[in-house]
Amino acid sequence: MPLEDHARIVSELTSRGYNAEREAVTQLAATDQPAAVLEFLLEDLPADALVVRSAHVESARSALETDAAAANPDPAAPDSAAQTDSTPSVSTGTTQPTASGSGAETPVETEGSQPIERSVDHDLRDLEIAGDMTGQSTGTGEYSDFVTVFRDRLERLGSKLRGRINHRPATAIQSMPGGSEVAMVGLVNDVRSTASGHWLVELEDATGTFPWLVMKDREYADLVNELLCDEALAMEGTLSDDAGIAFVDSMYFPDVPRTHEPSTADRHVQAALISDVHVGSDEFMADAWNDFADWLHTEQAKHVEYLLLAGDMVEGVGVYPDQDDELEIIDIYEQYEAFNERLKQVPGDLDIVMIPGNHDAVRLAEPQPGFDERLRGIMSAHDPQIVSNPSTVTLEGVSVLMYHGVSLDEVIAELPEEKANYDEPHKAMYQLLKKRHVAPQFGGHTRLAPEEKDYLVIDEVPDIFHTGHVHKLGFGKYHNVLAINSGCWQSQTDFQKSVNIDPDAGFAPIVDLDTLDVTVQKFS
Ligand code: D5M
Ligand code: FE
Ligand code: ZN
Repeated sequence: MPLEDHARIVSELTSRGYNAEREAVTQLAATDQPAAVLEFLLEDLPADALVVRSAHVESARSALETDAAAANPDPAAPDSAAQTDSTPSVSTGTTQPTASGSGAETPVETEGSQPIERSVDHDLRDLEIAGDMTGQSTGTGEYSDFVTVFRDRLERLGSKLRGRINHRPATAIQSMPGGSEVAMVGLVNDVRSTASGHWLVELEDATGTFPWLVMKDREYADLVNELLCDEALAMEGTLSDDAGIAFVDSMYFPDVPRTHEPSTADRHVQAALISDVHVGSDEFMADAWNDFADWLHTEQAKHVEYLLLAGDMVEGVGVYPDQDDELEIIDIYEQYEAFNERLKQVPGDLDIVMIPGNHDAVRLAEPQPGFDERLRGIMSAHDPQIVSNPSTVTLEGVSVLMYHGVSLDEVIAELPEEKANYDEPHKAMYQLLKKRHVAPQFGGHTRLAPEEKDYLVIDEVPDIFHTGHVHKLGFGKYHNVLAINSGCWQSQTDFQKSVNIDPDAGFAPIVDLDTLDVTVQKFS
C-alpha cells in the first residue's frame, strides 16, 4: 500500500492502535519507503509503547538502510532511491537542522495534505491545573452541606463586593429607622414583580433576608431581568418610611474589572478548543473528525500544541429519553474505547486536557469529578490530563477556565433574548463572568453537589473562558476575557430537530496564546 501521504500514515498507525507525533509522521512520509520503514519500526517498538516518536522512525530508517546496504554492497544504490518523495526538504535527521522549523523551506501551499515540518520543543511548554476537585469530594448531600456551600459562595463572592459599599447584615438593616441610607451584600433569594410593575428583589445573607425594591423607571430596572436566583449581589439604597423595604439606588455584580489585562504566551503557540464529540451517537461526524485530525498533522497546524476538550466525549447512555434510538454504540465502555481511537488520531505531541460533561459517565451534579480509574485506563492512549468540570488550566501563563456549560441552557432560558441566546452563546458566558459563578442558579436544570467549598465560583478572572454543551460556536470578549463556546462534532439529533436547535458541528476554534486571537477551522 502506498503510504506517502501523511494522512494515510496516520490512519494506518491508528488502525494498529498507535498514536504518532507529527514529526514522526513527517519523517515517515519523507522516507523512500514509508510502508517498509513503518513495518520495521512497529516490529521493533517496545510492547508498551503507544506513541510513535521521531526517534523510532529515525532508528528504523537507519536500521533498514544498514540492512539494505548489507544486502547490496554497491555504495551508490541505497541512497539514490531516496528521491521520489514530493517533500525533499523534510528532515530525515541528516539533511537539515531541525531546530527552527519555520516552514520557510517548504513550498508554500495551504492544502491540508502538506506534511508538517518542525521539531517540537517540549521544554517550552508549560501546563498547570488548578481547581481540579477530582478525589476531593466530601459532600454527603445532606442539608448542612448545602448550608456550607452557600456560605462559602457568599463569603467568597461577597468579598469582591464588600469593599465597594458600606454594607450591613440583614438583621442590622431590619432594625434601622425609616429613611436611613443602607447597603447589603447577599445572595438573590427571590425576584418578583409588584402589582404596579416594580421589582422586588430579596437578598439573603448569613443573618437573614431583606427586600429591595427596584422602581421600574430607574436605570437598574434593566438589570433585574438578568438576575438569577442564588447569585451574589450588592445593593445600596434608602429605607422606606416604615423601614420595611429599601429603595434601590445602586446595584453591584461581582463582575470582572473593566481594566482586566489578560496574560499572553511568550511565543507563538496555539490551542485548539473543542467539546461535545459525542462518540457513540449515530450523528457523530466521523468524517469531520478525521479531517480535523488530519489537519492537525499539517503544516498549517504546526503551532497547535494544546488540545482542550470541554466535555461530552461520548454520547453516553440514558442521558435523555429515547436516546437509545440514536446510538451507534450502546455500551458505555465501548463508547469510550471508540473515543480513545479518535484521540489516537490526534498528533501524539499535542498536550490534551479534558473535563467531563453531562453525557459522560461521571456524576451529573456539578462540580463533576474527572473520570474514574477504569475510564482513565480506557482513554489512556494519548495520556490526556483528565480533570474535573470545572477546572482551570494555565497554558504558558494563559489561564483557561474550562466548564462544560449545562447552566448556559438556564441562562438562555431565563434571560431576555438580547442578553443570552443560542446563536450567540458567548453572551450567555458573559453573564456567568459577570456573576463570577459558572452555575449560579440552584434547583433548576443544573444540578449541584454540595461540597465543603463552592468549586463553581470564579475566584480568579481567567484569560479565556471555554465552554461547550449548547452545540453552538460563538466567541467574543467580555472585559478583555475571551469567551469561547466551541460547537460540537455531532450533527442534528431528532430532539434538536424537534426544538429547532441547529448545531454548529465540525468546527475547531484555534486560539493564538500569544495574542488571544481566534481563527475557526471548518471541517464539515
Ligand atoms: O446538549 C446539547 C444541547 O441540546 C443543549 O443545549 C441541551 C439541548 N438538549 C439536547 N437534548 C435535550 C433533551 N432531550 N432535553 C433537553 N435539552 C436537550 P447535550 O448535552 O449535548 O445533549
Ligand atoms: Fe453535548
Ligand atoms: Zn452537554
